[in-house]
Amino acid sequence: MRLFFALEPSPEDARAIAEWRERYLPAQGRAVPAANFHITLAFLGEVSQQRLDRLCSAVDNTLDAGAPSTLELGLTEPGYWSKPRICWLGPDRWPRELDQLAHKLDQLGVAEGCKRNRGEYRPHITLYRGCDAPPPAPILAPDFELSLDHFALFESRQGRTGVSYEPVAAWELL
Ligand code: 3AM
Repeated sequence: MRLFFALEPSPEDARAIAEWRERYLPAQGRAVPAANFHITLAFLGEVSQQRLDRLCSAVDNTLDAGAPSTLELGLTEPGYWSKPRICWLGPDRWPRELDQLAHKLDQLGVAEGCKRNRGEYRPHITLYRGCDAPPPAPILAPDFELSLDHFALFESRQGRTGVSYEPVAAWELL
């Protein structure tokens, strides 16, 4: 199974972001379906069922020892990365608890044999893939207040109609 941890916006927030994108951020690339919007916390890659079970227990134990509270994130910054060729939307600043959660989940993955996530953690929602150039500045600046009350472990599945993300476990932020 190809897995990653991510925060999931509510369907209403995802819809509002997709509507803003369609109106104000036209880009050359493949629009990510709103149902696939997520803020990756840590990418794990291929994980066996046995390791998945251990990983879920490790997350349970970590949260028992102290779970972060609901994360409030203001998405106000559109961005573009040329190497993965994506256009994204993210917060211009974010709570330290988010960095700590991403780091902790990465460490739990490493303890189960997954590769470490390299580089600085930068929360974002990918809006377009396959972009060869940054889109023009949006006509209306984005301003979305997200209240994120859970995160999940998703399985990335490649189907005939494209990729889909299926939650295999989820944890509440209190
Ligand atoms: O959050 P985004 O959409 O940027 O790019 C992939 C996506 O990130 C990333 O994991 C998320 C869910 O697929 N991803 C895919 N392969 C990866 C890899 N080998 C990866 N991240 C790091 N290393």
